[in-house]
Amino acid sequence: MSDKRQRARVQGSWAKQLPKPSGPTGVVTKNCQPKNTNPNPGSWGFGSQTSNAFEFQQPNKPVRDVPPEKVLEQAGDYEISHGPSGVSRLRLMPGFLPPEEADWTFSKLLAELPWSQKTNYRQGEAYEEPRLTCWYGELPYTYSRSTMAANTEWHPLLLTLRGAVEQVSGSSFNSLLCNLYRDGHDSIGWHSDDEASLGEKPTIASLSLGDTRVFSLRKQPPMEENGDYTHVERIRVPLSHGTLLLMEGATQDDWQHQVAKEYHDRGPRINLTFRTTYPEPEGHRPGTKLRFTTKQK
Ligand SMILES: O=C(O)CCC(=O)C(=O)O
Repeated sequence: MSDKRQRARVQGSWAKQLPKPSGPTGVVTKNCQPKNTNPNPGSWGFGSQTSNAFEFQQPNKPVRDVPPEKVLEQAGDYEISHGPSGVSRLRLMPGFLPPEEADWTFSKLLAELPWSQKTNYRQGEAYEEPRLTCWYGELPYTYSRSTMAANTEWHPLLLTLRGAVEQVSGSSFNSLLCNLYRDGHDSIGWHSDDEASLGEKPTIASLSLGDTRVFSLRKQPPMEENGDYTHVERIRVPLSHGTLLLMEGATQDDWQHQVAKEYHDRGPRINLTFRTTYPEPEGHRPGTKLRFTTKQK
């Protein structure tokens, strides 16, 4: 291969001509390359003070792969991980509510539920949740250091939906957190539904209505990663109008989830998450997580 083509392949066609070696054959050998004096390993560095040639130095640490994100779109039961805390399972049911029923339900809930904006606290700072919510249950629900009062005035349509969800899931639910994402700017941050009031290994049934939004999950990193999520497994589940998603087993122990802000236009979306809540354990501050975690909704 000609000297020029070889340089183009190795360094890109913009690579500058290297200084010609002074050896008898005219071949550029490793020993003839200027020494890389860049202290930053694994980077492109200039060879010397006087030359603008550069070479790549192998990083000291092995390069780690980031696992490709998985996408779940088809109806089915998915065991997403098997960890020491058990199996984490998702059950996805697109079309749980047929389109016309979903349209009617969405309009009614949008117009008739008592939506309001909650104020949460992080490191002593107040912030407005980027969505509207309302809560149903005999017990209050505390998360992100703010409490939603008990509310037993279930809208009749919510009771009907609860019955239908209980039937397919085989679980029973005594509480419901409703979220209204007004547009693509509304969101919920990375968190797990792992407050002590939800009990161990909770089943959470999530019914989506309105515009499709992406529900993302990321695996909790092992302890030695010190909270670094760079290399963890990730899953995307686009949740469309009428879809029911069940999160079961160790999902709240071993994974976090979010609905991120979007930069395309999105219409309103309602998400109903049916849960079972228990009185806060004796001596617990309300809203305490079962395990240490720094993430809040
Ligand atoms: O809107 C969703 O799909 C997720 C809601 C959620 O994560 C929650 O209520 O904890």
